[in-house]
Amino acid sequence: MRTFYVTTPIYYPNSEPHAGNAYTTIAADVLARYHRLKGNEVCFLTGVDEHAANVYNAAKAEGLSPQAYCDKIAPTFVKLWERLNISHDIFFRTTSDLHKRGAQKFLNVLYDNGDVYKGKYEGYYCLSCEDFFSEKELTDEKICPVHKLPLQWLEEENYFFRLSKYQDRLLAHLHEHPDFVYPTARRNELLNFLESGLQDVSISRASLSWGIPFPFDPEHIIYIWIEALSNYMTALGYETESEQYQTFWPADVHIMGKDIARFHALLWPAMLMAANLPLPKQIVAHGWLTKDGEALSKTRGIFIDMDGDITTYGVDAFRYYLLREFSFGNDGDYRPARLHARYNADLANDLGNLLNRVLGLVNKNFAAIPVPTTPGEFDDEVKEMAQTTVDKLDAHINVFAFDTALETIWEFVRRINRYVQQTQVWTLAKPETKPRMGTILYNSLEALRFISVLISPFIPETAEKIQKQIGLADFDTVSEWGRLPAGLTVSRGEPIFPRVDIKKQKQSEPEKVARPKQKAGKKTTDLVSFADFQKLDLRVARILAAEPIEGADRLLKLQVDLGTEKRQVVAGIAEHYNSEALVGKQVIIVANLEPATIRNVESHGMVLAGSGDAVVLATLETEMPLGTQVK
Ligand code: ME8
Repeated sequence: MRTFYVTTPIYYPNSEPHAGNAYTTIAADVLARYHRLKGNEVCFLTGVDEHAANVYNAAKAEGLSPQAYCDKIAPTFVKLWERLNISHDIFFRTTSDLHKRGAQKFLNVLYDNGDVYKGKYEGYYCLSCEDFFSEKELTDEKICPVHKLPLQWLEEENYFFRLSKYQDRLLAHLHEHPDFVYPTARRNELLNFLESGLQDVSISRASLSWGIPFPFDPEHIIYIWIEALSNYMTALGYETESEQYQTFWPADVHIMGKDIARFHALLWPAMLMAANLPLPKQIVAHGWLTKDGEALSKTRGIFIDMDGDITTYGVDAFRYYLLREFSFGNDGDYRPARLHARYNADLANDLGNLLNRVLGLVNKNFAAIPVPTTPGEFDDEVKEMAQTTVDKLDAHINVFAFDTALETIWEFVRRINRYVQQTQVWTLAKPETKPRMGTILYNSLEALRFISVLISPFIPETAEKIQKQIGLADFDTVSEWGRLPAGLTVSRGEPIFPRVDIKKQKQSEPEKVARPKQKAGKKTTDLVSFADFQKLDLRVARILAAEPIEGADRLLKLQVDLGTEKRQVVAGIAEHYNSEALVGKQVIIVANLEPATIRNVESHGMVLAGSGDAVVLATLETEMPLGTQVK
C-alpha cells in the first residue's frame, strides 16, 4: 500500500468561500477519493490562512477582533465542504497552536542554517496578494494587476530569506523533474521567471501585529506566505515530527490556482532546501474559473451563484459540470446553460435513463438479478471495454485530466446504452430467449456496478444511489468483471437525476431568445390535409459529426448522412445533448425544408425532436437503412 498526501491552498477567510475555492477543493477531493479507492493510505488537507491583512481589515470593518472574525468565517468553509461532499481528513486553521509552534520551529531552522538575515525593504504592496510588486510590474496608477486595487507603499526593516541562493538548485530540480509542475505551460513560465533571476524575499513585518511572532525577534511577525506554506507540514505535526508527519511528508500533490504557483513551485521548495527537507512531488496549478470572462474574486465581488445551482441541480451535477466541462490546466467560463445541458445530456439521459431502463426490465421479468447463463453477441466487447475503461481512467487521473477521465467513463455508459439497444433486450422475454435476456441484463448491471465505482471519486452521492438500487450493500472494487452476485434484489428507486424545471433557469438568463414551445399534452386544433402532410419528406439519417456554434448556446451544427447524400443541419439541441453523444445516432430529418442560414451557418433540413421542458430526439424503434422514408 502506498501513501498519498494531497493538499489544497489554505484559503483566506476574509469572506465566505466562493466557487473558485470550491473548484480547487473538489479537484483535490477527486484525487483523495480515487487513491482511497485504489487502497492507498490517504491524507487530504485543506484549511484557512488566517493571519492575512485582508482578514484583519475585514474584521475591523465589522468591529470584531481578527480572531473573533476568523472564528465566525472558518466554519462557513467547513459547512461548504460538507455540502460539496468533500472528504478532507484535516481542516487546518493557522491560528491553531499546532501551526504557530510549527511555523516558529521552521523559521528557527532557516535562521540556524544561515539563510535568514536582516535588511531594509521598501516597495509597493498589495494587501490582497500579500505580495510586493517590482517597478517593472507596475503601471503609472500603481494598481494591483490581479485585484485592481491601489497598492500601498511599505518601507521597513525586515528579515530576508536568501531565495537567490537557491536559483540554480531550483532550475536543476525543474529540469530533472519534468513533472514537478503541471501543466507544462506553467512550468515553462516558471522556468522563464527563474532564468531572469531570483531576488531575496522579505519574510517579516514590523508594522503589523496580526500574525505569528518571529521566534528570535518578537518585534516582527512572520510574513504570511512563509507561515502559510509551512502549514502543509505543520498540520501533520512537523513540530514534533509526529508519526503522521513521518508517514505523509513530502506531499504527493499540492493543488492550487495558477495565481499562486510561483509561491509553491519556487519559494516553498527553496525554503525546504534551506531546511534540508524533502520537496513535494508535484505542484499542480489549474486554470481560472471565470464569470463572463472575468476571474472570480471575493475582493471585486465577482461571484457564481453556486448555492442556487446546487439547489437546482444537486451537488453531484455541480461537481460533474466543473470537472467535465473544463480542461483542468486552462481557464473556463462558468455558464449555467452548460451546466443545464450537461445535466440533461450526460447525467439524466445517458446515465439516469440507463439505470432506470435496466432496473425496470429486471423488475418486470425476474425476481432478482438473473444468473448469466447464455453468452452472445457484444458480451465480450462490453466486458473488454469495462477493463480498458478502468485502465484509461487511471492514466487520465494521473495527469489531472478530469474531463477526459469522465469522458472515458461516459463512452462506456453510452456503449452500454447501445448494448441494450443492439440486443433489443426488451423483446427477449419469451421462454426460449429469456436466459439470453437474463444474461444481457446481468451484464448491463455489472457494467453499472463498474460505472458506479468509477464515478465514485467524482460524484460520490450518485455512485452510492446506483449501488443501493442495484442492491449492493458494500462499495465494491472493479478489479474483476463478474463479481456482481446474481440473486440480489434490485430496487428501482426515484430517478437519480430527476427532470429540472428549466423555467427558473431561463429566468436567470434573460439574454436568451425565447422560443415558441408546444406544451406537453396541449391539444393541437389547426388541422392539415393529408395532401399537405404528404408534402413533407421525412427521412432516416445518421449523425456523422456534431459541433457547437460559437456564440449560440442552444445550437449545434450537425453533419448527417441520408444514405444518398450528406447534409449540414443546424439543430437547437445543444442544451440537451452533447456533441460527442450524438455521433452515430439515427434521427429523422425533414429533408425538403427550405435551406436557411442560422447564425451564419447554413442549414439544409431539420431534425425532429420531442420538444417540451426537455428536448428528446425522435428516432425509429429499431435502426433502418439510411434514407428510408418516414410516413
Ligand atoms: O491565495 N478560479 O488564498 P485565496 C479557480 N491564502 N480557482 C480559484 C479562483 C478562480 N477564479 N479564485 C480562487 C490564497 N481560486 C492563500 C493561499 S496556500 C499556502 C495560501 C482558488 O483565498 C485557487 O485555488 O486567495 C487559488 O489558488 C485559491 O483559491 C486562492 O485562494
